[in-house]
Amino acid sequence: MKALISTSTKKTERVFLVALELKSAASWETRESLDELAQLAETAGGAVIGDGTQKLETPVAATFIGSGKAEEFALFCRDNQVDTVVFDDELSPAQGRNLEKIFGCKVLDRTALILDIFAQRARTREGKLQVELAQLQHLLPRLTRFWGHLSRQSGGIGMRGGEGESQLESDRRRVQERIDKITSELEAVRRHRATQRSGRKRNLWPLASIVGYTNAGKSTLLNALTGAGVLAAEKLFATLDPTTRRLHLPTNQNVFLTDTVGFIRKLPHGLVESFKATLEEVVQAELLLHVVDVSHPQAAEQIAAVNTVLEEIGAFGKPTIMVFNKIDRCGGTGLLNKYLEQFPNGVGVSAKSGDGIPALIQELGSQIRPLREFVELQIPHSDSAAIARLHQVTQVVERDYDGDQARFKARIPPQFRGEFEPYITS
Ligand SMILES: Nc1nc2c(ncn2[C@@H]2O[C@H](COP(=O)(O)OP(=O)(O)OP(=O)(O)O)[C@@H](O)[C@H]2O)c(=O)[nH]1
Ligand SMILES: [Mg+2]
Repeated sequence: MKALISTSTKKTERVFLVALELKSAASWETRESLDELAQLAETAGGAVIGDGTQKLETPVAATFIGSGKAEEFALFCRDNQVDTVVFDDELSPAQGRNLEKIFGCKVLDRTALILDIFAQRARTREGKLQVELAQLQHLLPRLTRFWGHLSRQSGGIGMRGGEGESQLESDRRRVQERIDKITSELEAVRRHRATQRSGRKRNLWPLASIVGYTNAGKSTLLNALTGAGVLAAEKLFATLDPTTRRLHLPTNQNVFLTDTVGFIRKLPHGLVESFKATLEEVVQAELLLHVVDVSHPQAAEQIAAVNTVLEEIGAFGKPTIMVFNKIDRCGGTGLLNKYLEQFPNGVGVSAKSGDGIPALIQELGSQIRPLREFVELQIPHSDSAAIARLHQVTQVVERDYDGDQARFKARIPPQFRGEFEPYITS
């Protein structure tokens, strides 16, 4: 799908941002949210040339902000050759249409902008399909915009309900057909992945997922722990597709670590929906590493935003290690201590300098120990099926085939303990 903010033309798109300052929100919250929106717009390739806010009790139904205010901003935008106006909240299809008339240029909302960045970042087939699905679902209710243009072209009166409407219907049908096609393609990709997954014998080692707000340092942490060579960058949503690496701990324990897409406030719901498969790694994880950029002034709000998404995908409440990252940027330990008071099992690290990584590895070891019970078993040689099964679903660390009984020491996932109960000796 075509990028919404075009960077292929020589000229960088000039962007103006708009936010509502609701009476219920503090003004610094609006400012922070606008700063983040500016970062998103720049990540998408635009140049932010200004922003405007309006204090209101609630959004205006027709135009989101007051129409007088919209006219005022529109004048500024015309004087400053603005190409695109981005609103910090999701606009209804009607609001988008009305605002485009007032501004006379492209009007986007936060959702469309995030989707656009995801579209630029998607590399794998699955990632691309997931983003396109979310984009089309965002587009479908907004297709009436074309009807507006068409009816104007065809002269309105006498044409209404005629050609224009059938054009709209066929546009809708085409989009719906594409949605259906992508959905079934995604299913095929996922079936293939499920097969791959079971082939990887994933039960052997616990699966831990690195989660956190975008730009918190998740990929940098995976690299620091495993030397994975994952792209880490001062960009929002640098990572889209999950990367899994095995980490071997000094205590001879192993764990699979997965780095995945970052979360953000007001993450479009449709995007979370269509990324559920990618986020499956998080849902299946037995342990979460929640990375926080503790040097960020909004770290507490970012923690809350991440927890909201975790709840939405059904992964909240798993055993979690809070990893307070970027302590090298904090200028002292005061800030870190404040968070450690609230999360006593948290660990302060600098993924960049390596500070605190040994303590994190130690915490990781003690958190995964209960996930894999260490047991000793005795199985008669004649029961070769049970022996084969043991090797399939547990990590066998010692074996001794002497006598008519084979003896094993193994780390066993909790769900298989019952199956081997008759053979467990200690
Ligand atoms: N000073 C400092 N910078 C860090 C640290 N960890 C990560 N960074 C920087 O923070 C930026 C983001 O790091 P990433 O590892 O890409 O963050 P991420 O959480 O994977 O981000 P997304 O994939 O975009 O969601 C990069 O510029 C890193 O170099 C740290 O401990 N200290
Ligand atoms: Mg990343």
